[in-house]
Amino acid sequence: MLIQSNTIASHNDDLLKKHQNKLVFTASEIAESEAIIQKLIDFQIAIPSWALGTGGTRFGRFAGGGEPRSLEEKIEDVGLLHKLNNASGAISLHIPWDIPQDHKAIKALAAQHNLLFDAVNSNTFQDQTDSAHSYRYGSLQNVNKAIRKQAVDHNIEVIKQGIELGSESLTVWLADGSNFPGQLNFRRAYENTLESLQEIYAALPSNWKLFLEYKCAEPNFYSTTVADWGQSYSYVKKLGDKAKTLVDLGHHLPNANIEQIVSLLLMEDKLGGFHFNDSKYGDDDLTAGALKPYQLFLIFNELVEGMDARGMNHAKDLGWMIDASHNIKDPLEDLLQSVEAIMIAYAQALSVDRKALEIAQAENDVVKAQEILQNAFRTDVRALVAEARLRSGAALNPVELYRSLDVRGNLIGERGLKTVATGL
Ligand code: PSV
Ligand code: MN
Repeated sequence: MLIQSNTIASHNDDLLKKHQNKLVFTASEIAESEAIIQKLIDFQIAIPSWALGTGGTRFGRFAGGGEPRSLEEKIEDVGLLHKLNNASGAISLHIPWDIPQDHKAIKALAAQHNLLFDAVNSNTFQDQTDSAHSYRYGSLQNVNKAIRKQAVDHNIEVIKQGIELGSESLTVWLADGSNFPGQLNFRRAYENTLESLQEIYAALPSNWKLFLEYKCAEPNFYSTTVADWGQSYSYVKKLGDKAKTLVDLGHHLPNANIEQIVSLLLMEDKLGGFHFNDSKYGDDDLTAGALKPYQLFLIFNELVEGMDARGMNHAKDLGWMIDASHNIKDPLEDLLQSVEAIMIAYAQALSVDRKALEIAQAENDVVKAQEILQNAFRTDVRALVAEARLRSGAALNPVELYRSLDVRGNLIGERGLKTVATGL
């Protein structure tokens, strides 16, 4: 299904008056609103190719119908999101879940939808039917050199696929670890992993980055070989300048101070990118900002402060990706909500009175510091986010338009009720 620009324009016309009234009020509340709108227009969040179908747990999966059956249809779905919000201008592929057959045609299709290819993701956490060796006991850490080689070769193959598509980064997430004490020699596992990562790093083109994602647990429940930001940092520091840590919001032990992690990684020039989602118990993969919007804001507050301190380009210098699963929601509606929540948190962080905060910090005025942050968090910035969409030809209210056009119904009509997208 394609959404025409004039459909969006007439949706916007209907909502315009109300929007403009809100915008005038918001602009009177926020000093830098014009500059914030410009930054929001530039900011893009990549959509993972594995999040376009219904997710599930080991207990079941309840598909909603109309899921994309091929990479082409996944690109079309991301194209729909981008048309609605003009903030999802990239797709992140997971290989081998999505292997392009004809790179030229896939690139052309993505270009038709104004989409770029963000980080490519390798998969050494599942065995493939045609693979010679099993990853049952790990991949890059494996005690068996032949298995490590298979995993390294796979990552190099993923880089090659990415080069064809114009991607410029590889995300490595390892399920490697152990389930029982004594199963692994931790040091040996670290050394094997480092050596494997060095081989992958050596295959990176000069303009590429390698993102090493950490996760505290799952699928291994005693130890994980890249379990936290310190462990990821230790690897990426040894690998070189092109290697950075990737922070997935759902990959921390409960109550971890993610905003502090972000701040310090940025200070060390070792923050590479993000996987956004939200969670209550673990790696729940819920809609970004659904549960802890204040935490999301605090993370963006550190991001904006830290990126500005290093003179970084907010839109381009870090990888912004969603990594979520949608067990009961329509995946496309969920992704629209995630992007909106991320944009709101970013806009709120941009509106923080930094000078006043610096003074409050220098004077140990704890009360004032909290007032400044919470004032930014509690100021409604939704009209700025909507205005950024309006100016770039997207919809004032993407979810409402998605529903009024019955996009899901149309996709079910085109693809059928029982389609299954690749992914977890
Ligand atoms: C692992 O939980 C993870 O966050 C990694 O980013 C994987 O690539 C993705 O989820 C797979 O679903
Ligand atoms: Mn992730």
